[in-house]
Amino acid sequence: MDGVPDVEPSPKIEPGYYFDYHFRITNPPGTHMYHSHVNVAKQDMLGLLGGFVILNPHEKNVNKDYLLLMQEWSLVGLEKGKKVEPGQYNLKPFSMDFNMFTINGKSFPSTTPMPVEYDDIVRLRLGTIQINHHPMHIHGHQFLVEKADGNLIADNDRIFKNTILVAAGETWDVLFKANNPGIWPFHCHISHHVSNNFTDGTGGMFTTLVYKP
Ligand SMILES: [Cu+2]
Repeated sequence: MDGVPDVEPSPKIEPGYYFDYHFRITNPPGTHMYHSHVNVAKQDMLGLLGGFVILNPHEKNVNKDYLLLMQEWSLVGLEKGKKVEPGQYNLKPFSMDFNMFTINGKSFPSTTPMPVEYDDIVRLRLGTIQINHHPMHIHGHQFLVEKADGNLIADNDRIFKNTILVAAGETWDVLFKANNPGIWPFHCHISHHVSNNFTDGTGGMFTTLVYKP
């Protein structure tokens, strides 16, 4: 049950039908992703993907745990540099000309802020699975790189960073201590990716870490 009917016996799921996958989790706790393996180029670019998190039921020392999936979109009918009006837009799945960029399906300022409290240990689970790679950057903190593609990195091998490149198909889990109160950006460092349709102002793959007073 690998979900790749072109090369193995999983069935294609026709429109209006469903199929229950059954499988045993053999991986250790960590962050993974799922996505369509039928007409991948079209279905993935239309958004048929998501995060798949294997939790550790015994974990006690992490106070906040956030999953952030980055996606890019090519919306039809937007003139570059023009404000995006609310509405419904068609998507062009085979275009490389992306004009909207999202974290968990939303562009700043509609992205969801991440609340933290002083002294929290915070985990961010970062993933992307389409065309672009996203160097994700935190302000006001350094993070320890804890897991790569769901695999635990040994304590001695962990490195501190404040930007980590999340390539297509990768997940990275990072940990940091909330020890610097304020409101801090967390964003992709590719400049076009923090714009909405190439308009002025902050948009796209940008959210905030917000300390509770
Ligand atoms: Cu990016």
